Amino acid sequence: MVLEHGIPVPVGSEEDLKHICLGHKRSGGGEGLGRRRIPITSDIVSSAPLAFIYHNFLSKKECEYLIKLATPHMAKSLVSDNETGKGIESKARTSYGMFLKRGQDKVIRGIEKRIADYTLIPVENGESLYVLHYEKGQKYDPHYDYSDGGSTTRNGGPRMATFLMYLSDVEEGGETVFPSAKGNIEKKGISIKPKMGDALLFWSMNHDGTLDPLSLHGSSPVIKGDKWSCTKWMHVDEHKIGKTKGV
Ligand SMILES: O=C(O)CCC(=O)C(=O)O
Repeated sequence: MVLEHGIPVPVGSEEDLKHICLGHKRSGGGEGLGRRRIPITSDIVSSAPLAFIYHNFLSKKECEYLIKLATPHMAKSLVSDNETGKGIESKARTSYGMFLKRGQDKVIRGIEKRIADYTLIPVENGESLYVLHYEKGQKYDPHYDYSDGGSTTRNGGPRMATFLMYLSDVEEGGETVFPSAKGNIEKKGISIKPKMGDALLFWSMNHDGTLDPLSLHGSSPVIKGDKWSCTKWMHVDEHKIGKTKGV
């Protein structure tokens, strides 16, 4: 694997890529909140868009901590208006959420440092963590993270990658879906079942800097139970906190 613009780029065939990434173990799971007995391992879930899953990225204690911190402040999730870039309510996104300010406390700083270590994207390029809660029937229709109407794009350039952490299991439904992805097999579209502590990294940009339309993704409706997740959107350049409302 080589790095171009900070993006891990596959070398050779998809088989080579799988060989490099499957079951790959890294150090760095030792710090943070809660004892980590299981090492962080990674799998490739798609080569188009480029997407990886990191198993056991967060400890159970970290997941519980983020949920506890966010719970009193949850509000209806918004989408960006294409014209103005302002946050507006939409039937396409029915979850609740809130931002935990970048660097807010020691636990959050530890998680943000771990994300930077694994993605090779500096902490400064990331927005504040966004904690999401979906109850039965709630969803987020397929969308692009880079097409946000301009307001976040003006602060750090386009979002180039998204790091989505699952803070809970979901009994049924609530999968993260990529309807246009090629995945590992011939079948079009992939779906990832949330598992507490796992994290999904996907790239919205190709390694030549063009935006990747295959990064279209969403959250299918929760059928049974509820879903907690936490997103870190990462930009091409530094993203200044406080410059864009909420993030
Ligand atoms: O919660 C999910 O599975 C998807 C979240 C999402 O699409 C996003 O944060 O951009």
